[in-house]
Amino acid sequence: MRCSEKESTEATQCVCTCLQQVSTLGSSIDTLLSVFTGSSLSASEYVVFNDDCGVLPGATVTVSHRHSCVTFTATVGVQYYIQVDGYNAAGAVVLNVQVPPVNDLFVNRITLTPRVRVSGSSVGAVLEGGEPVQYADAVGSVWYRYVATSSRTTVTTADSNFDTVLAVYKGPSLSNLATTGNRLARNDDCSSSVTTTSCVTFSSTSGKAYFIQVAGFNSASGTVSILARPA
Ligand SMILES: [Ca+2]
Ligand SMILES: [Ca+2]
Repeated sequence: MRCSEKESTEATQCVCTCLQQVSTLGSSIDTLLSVFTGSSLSASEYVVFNDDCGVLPGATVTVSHRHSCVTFTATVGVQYYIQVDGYNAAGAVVLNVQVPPVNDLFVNRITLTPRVRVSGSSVGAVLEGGEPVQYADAVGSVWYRYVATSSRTTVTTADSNFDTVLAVYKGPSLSNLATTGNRLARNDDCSSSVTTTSCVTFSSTSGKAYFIQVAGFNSASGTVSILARPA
């Protein structure tokens, strides 16, 4: 949670905000998701809307991404109202409301230190609009940044407790990740007969930053354990 002080004429007010994430992952139908605030239905104010999680309007949608997700900055003490519709469908709806992982969004990526294993959760992570996904069934990405120290770099999610997929990009912005040639490496299972965690080795330039995406295969999420090092 982040607190910021807001000056007023009478006193100093403290306004506390936090990132809040809502998704319909696990629903049996194609959903639409809206969040409103306000004192009544007639006075409701639109906050945020999503159709397909991680998909830009007009883009091709795979069945794995027909659930909806939103992440918004919520103000503590304010009531929010969540509306779920079926997109030409009715059926079972699952609603997940939670605080997302700190590195859910690309902009909030965690910087890795060479040879230092970092653990964190991907539970509740979502895909951002336009974020490239390297495997059709992958959902729920978290992000890392690594500055290479050698001409070849290895990244592994060994010791994660779920089925991960891993991709490395040049970056440096979310909008250009999907550009041809920007993805340097990807992997689903490091050794398909032994493990479902992932590993890649790629050509790198010492001193250059690389951007690492870890997502869950087939809706999986859990504890991410990640290590980057010179190959
Ligand atoms: Ca994400
Ligand atoms: Ca895998």
